[in-house]
Amino acid sequence: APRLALVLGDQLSFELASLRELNPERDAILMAEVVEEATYVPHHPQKIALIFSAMRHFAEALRQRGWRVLYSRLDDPHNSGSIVGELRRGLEQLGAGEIHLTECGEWRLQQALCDSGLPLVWHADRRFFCSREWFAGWAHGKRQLRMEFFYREMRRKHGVLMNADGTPVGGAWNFDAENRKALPRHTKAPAAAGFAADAMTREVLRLVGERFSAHYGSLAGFDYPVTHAEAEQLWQHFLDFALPAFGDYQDAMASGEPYLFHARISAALNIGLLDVRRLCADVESAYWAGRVPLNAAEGFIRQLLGWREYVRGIYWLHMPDYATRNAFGNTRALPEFYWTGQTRMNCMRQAIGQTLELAYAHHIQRLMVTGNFALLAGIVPQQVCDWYLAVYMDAFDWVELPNTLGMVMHADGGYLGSKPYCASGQYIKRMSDYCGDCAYKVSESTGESACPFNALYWHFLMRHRDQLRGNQRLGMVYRNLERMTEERQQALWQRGDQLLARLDAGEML
Ligand code: DLZ
Ligand code: SF4
Repeated sequence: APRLALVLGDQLSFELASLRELNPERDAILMAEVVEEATYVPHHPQKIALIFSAMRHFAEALRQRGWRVLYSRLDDPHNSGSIVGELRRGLEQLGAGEIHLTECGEWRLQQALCDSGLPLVWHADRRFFCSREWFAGWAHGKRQLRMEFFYREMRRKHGVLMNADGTPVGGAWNFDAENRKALPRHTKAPAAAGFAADAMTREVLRLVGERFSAHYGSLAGFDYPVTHAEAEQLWQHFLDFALPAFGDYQDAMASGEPYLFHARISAALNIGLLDVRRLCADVESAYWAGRVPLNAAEGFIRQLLGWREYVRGIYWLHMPDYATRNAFGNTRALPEFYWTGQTRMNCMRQAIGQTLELAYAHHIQRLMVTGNFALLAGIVPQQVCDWYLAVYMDAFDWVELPNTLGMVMHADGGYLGSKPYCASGQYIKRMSDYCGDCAYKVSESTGESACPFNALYWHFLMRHRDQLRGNQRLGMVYRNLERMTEERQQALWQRGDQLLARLDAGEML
């Protein structure tokens, strides 16, 4: 009997293990646009459009290579609405014996497939440096994990930025301290690479516009690569124009500059349009050729070879329990303004507004603005995770969940990262130009016009003193707190209480 290979919307790679296994002469591929995948969280319309358009382009490319592709469009009258349902239909239609598939990125779908009773043959996803098994072995017996040690192992194992004698290039593993410059005034980011929608993409945009108009986020600004060739253009654009300054300004934020020196390749990479090994090799070559400084090359490689692989390992090691963690016992609902951007806090308005417009924000906006606020305000981690999963073009559970639940919310109790990334308005002021145009005063902590981040920061530290006081990396912060007068501490606590009460009342901040 012929065999059927499933290719999911985030598996658009010719190198996929399940494809290599099959024979285009006899076997067939199934791809399906389904309402269940598009709505398990209210994905940003641009994210749905990206995936559908990239799927259609990939199906076309597979056909050109001689494959038979069964492709279910969202508006096909027989579409059953789920991946499992479409596999059943495909199996029948083809009279196929086995379904070959590559490990899913999300536990949820993998579980649904395992529960389906379908005749499945699984293949490992080889699009990563580190296998699930290798990671489990590395993590075994460790009570806490540290990205830095994992990253060093990966550098050694894969020989990335290493000297012949086994020492790291430049004499240090990590140049993070050189990745934190604020943007000098009037610095212009390079012009973004643009991608015109072809007929196939325009049709998808129409479909998504009709079917998912209830999801938050605009479709109008869609400007994203949907093929391997376009993703390659975006990548080359980054190498040529943005990578040299990426290291210095990796943590900077600026009004009206959504991309700055970031590559914005994460969505293309996560759906299979780019290959992570190639990206790291290109960046290393650019360094050896003297085209980019070491803090840029190392900083970029750390994100891919370090963080990205590290969080994937944690996800597969600890799902499904990991998703339920809530170490601070948060109970507050996600404020409505996360979905609308309607807040007087300029930093939040900028980060959320840009997210609704582009389905994109860079890592410091996600970590230190919207994430930091959710941490300080004690929002239920699962609601924060669902928000990130919905609104970002590149968000898939395996990468989004550990980043949000572990790194942003510290809800795993410090398993993934050694300290919560809590910060007051001073951090945002230092790293951005947001505070100058804000209705609040960043220099004030109490009183009606004081920056909410300030009192909430101290409120957070006071609220969780028992849990956090012993954390070495917060020692100085707590000494500062304890040096404050009793009245000052009281005033901060009250202002924090008042802000949280407003959130609970559904008021805008
Ligand atoms: C995110 C997404 C969306 C919006 N739509 C589809 C789809 O219609 N068909 C599909 O195969 N995949 C889609 N995806 C990506 C899947 O949700 C993703 O492959 C799994 O969550 C990873 O396990
Ligand atoms: Fe954000 Fe506070 Fe600065 Fe306003 S003053 S932009 S709320 S950090």
